Amino acid sequence: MAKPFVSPDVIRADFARSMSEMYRAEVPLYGTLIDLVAAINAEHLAQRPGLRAALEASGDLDRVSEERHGAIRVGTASELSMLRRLFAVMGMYPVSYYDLSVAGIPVHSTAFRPVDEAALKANPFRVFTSLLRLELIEDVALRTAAEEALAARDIFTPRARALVAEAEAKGGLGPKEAERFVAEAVETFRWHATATVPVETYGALSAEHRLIADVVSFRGPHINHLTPRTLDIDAVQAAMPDRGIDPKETIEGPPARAVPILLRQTSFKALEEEIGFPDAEGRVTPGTHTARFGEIEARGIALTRKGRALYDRLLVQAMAARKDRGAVGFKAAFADFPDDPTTLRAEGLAYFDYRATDKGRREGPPEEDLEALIAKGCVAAYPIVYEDFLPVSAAGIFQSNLGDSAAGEAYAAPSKARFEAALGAEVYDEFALYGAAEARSIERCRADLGQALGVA
Ligand code: OOG
Ligand code: NI
Repeated sequence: MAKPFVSPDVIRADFARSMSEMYRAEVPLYGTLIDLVAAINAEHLAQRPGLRAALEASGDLDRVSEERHGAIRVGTASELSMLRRLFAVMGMYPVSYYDLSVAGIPVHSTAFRPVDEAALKANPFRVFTSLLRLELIEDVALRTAAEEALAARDIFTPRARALVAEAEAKGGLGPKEAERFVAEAVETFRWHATATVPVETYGALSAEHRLIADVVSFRGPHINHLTPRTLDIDAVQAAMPDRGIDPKETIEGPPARAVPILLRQTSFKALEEEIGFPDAEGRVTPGTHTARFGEIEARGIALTRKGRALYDRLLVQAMAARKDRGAVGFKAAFADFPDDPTTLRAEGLAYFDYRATDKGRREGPPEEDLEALIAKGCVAAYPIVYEDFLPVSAAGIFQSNLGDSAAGEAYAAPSKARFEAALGAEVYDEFALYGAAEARSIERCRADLGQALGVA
């Protein structure tokens, strides 16, 4: 009898746990942040028995404070395409294209994440993955040095490569192989206290852009942050200094609202860490590198294309208003974004998960219209959580960790086609994923209501 395969969801959960353990051990301040988030989440839930019951009912209570994402940066197309294959073993697929070059950061990115509702529920861990755009380095000698350093490294262990190939050939991994796979995969994301380039090369790469030095000078794409979910991001931001954590000045994303939308994030600034830089004779020069930080996030409802266009428009206004009038101006600019579920639905701004209630199951659908059924209590509409990222927030997070000098001029045009060629696959369209999830929920809901009348 063939050995049963371990579910990719289980492999992903093990991987997320291993990454968390490694990062906590290596970055103690991150452990402090995790503890703070857990304490504030517990306090928040204690004051809101309704929310607590809802999270318990949906099976999310145990895991509210757990990591939702991490981030890495790679240097070449072959590294990116191999990562795609590695993440696929864990049920993580590339969703969305993010162009960070518009913010003066020479990368473009995607997020590897679970794509269907069941997988997201089982474990939502995702990895924001950026590819360096080496073509944006104008100095030919420096670009060549960077290319050579990248060509000389293999960021994957031989065993990780072999297990990816095995999973692809057989369609999955058995328990022993899965366990080994996680241990080998984590190696790719480990920190290295010794660089691969001399201190002069590091300095020249840094002068071009600190991110280039970060990607090129090491043996692998160290995980640069992990991000737990908080239920009260404003409270965590305010409490960080008391625990010796220095947060960035502002929370990225929309202001606090009755119906949270998209994603709000904040982080503590990256730590300066000691690094040894080898020279040609094998002597090691001490130096430092700043890359690793901690971040927290609060996720709200996913917006439709129409909702997102409105958000993007208001964000531009809000950022201008912040310059003139500070946080008050920023918040005021978002007043035009409807902040109640009924209007969000009526205007088609956000995605909802529709479910038949017990009453609906008993009474069936006297009305066809979902909104009428909601009003009668036969259908309940829950927000579909935004699972992706915001380029403006990502740029803000990048910049706060690279120093403000990194906020360079715009680099180049976005190049989704080039990114997908490097990746070896197309990225999923996030709107299509949310739209399909909503449509499936409506179908299920109608079937449940129809059953009550015996018509299904
Ligand atoms: C990634 C920054 C983006 C987020 O949460 O928006 C990100 C990086 O610094 O490599 O993780
Ligand atoms: Ni992040």
